[in-house]
Amino acid sequence: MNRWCKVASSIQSTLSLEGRSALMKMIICILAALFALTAADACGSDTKDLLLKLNKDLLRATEKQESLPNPSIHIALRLSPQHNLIKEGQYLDQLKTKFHEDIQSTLNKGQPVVGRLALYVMALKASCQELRNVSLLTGENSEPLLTHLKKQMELEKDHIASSHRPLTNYYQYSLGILALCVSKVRVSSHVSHKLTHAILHTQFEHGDSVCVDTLAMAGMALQCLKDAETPVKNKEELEKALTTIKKKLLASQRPDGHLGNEFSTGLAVQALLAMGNKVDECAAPMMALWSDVKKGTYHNPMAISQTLPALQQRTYLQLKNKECINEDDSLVVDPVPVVPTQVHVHVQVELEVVKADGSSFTYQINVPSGVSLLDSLTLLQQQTDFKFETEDSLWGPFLSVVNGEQARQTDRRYWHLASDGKGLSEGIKDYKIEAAQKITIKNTSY
Ligand code: B12
Repeated sequence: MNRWCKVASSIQSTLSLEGRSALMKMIICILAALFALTAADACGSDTKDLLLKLNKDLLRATEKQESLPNPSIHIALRLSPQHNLIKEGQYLDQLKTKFHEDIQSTLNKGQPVVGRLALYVMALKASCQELRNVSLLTGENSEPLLTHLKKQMELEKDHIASSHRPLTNYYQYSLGILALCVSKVRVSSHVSHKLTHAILHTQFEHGDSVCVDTLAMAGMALQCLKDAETPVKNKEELEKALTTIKKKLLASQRPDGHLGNEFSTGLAVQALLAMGNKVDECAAPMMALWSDVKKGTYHNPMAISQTLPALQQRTYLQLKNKECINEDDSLVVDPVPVVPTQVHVHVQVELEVVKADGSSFTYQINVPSGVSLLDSLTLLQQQTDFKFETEDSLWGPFLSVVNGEQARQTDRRYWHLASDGKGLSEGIKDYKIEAAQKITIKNTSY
């Protein structure tokens, strides 16, 4: 007799005292079993298969050769308990050649690169590589990777001192601290102080909402410093910053359980776990993540890489003591399922472009429902005088130029994307046009 039938039996014994029939016991037993089924479905039993599928999807993403290898993908694969050691090894080689060269060329152009440098360091750490043996060549100089990261962090810190913001952003600044910390390199107290100060005095924003992703990354970075007992300028301030982050992360919970949105919840859960909070399988943010996984929300490999560790109760802090011994080697890539081609109805899209000077222009286009915004823009470009350009990023194509006007990150401007007035939570390649709508692309400052 299962646990639920035992419960039913005890209820029934109470009932039989009142003279109820055996039929009643059966009904209660069925109801109890049904309840047990729904509870297990919500947080427990089928999550194992979902996890395995997500892990396999991420592994499959390493086979795509068209874009740069992505260190965030490697980190998530390496933090997972299931591995495919050959494929992970091959991906590591690609990172050490293609991604390595890309960082080198960015450094040579004098462009800020701290976030990518940090992710690269963490990816190497995730595969237990000896970091002292990895150097970057800039001009005639070859210097260790970690020396470059420390120097970049100094540049970022000086920029905060002079302009009250990093060269890149606080998300990348936090990644830099985290990467140095998990590599057991001492982070200067001046560098860490700039982050604690920002936590206590700046509102991190992404578009028009609080940037939960940045808070989460900052939380992991500062927690790492605390655990390592790294000397800081002011211990109380570090504690205060950590408490503030925890509070803000918890306060960011939406009625549907997400912390921020679908794409920040994984990082936020990771940060809460790292900061010592228990986030069990049935907690609201975890339930929200599982429901996203079921819906197929995480198809962009970068999104999977930022969510998978949280679903496995892993955090980036575990890279610090990662040992690459006795690892599982059971993960295999399944063949890609063939999706039947569907007959699409066409939907009408109105596209409004708002330039930096406030002038706007509107286009109309019919597209098959289900196509991406990127494909829609490409169609429009073929049919009208509309023009656009993109830049590659770890998330995919970032819209950078529209009708000849560039929204440059160096000027702290970008092309903000919205549908029917609501900011998109995905980029142009991932966002699918399912119904008629008005897309607004607006040159915005941040
Ligand atoms: C900072 C930031 C921005 C800044 C970047 C500039 C800067 N220097 O600060 C600004 C404000 C411009 C921005 C814009 C957008 N962002 Co943003 N951004 C981030 C954040 C917090 C950190 C990115 C970062 O520095 N990564 C570290 C470095 C090492 O990686 P990287 O790839 O080299 O970084 C570059 C790209 O990530 C790019 N970028 C930033 N955001 C986005 C979004 C998309 C879709 C793409 C393709 C690229 C991109 O800018 C980074 C700096 O150059 C992430 C959070 C996260 N979890 O990753 C969100 C995040 C990536 N952004 C997001 C979104 C949705 C957007 C917008 C589409 C919002 C909108 N409605 O317009 C736009 C992009 C529109 C476009 N033109 O294509 C989502 C993406 C989710 C998804 N499934 O695609 C994230 C995950 C936030 C979230 N939780 O919703 N963003």
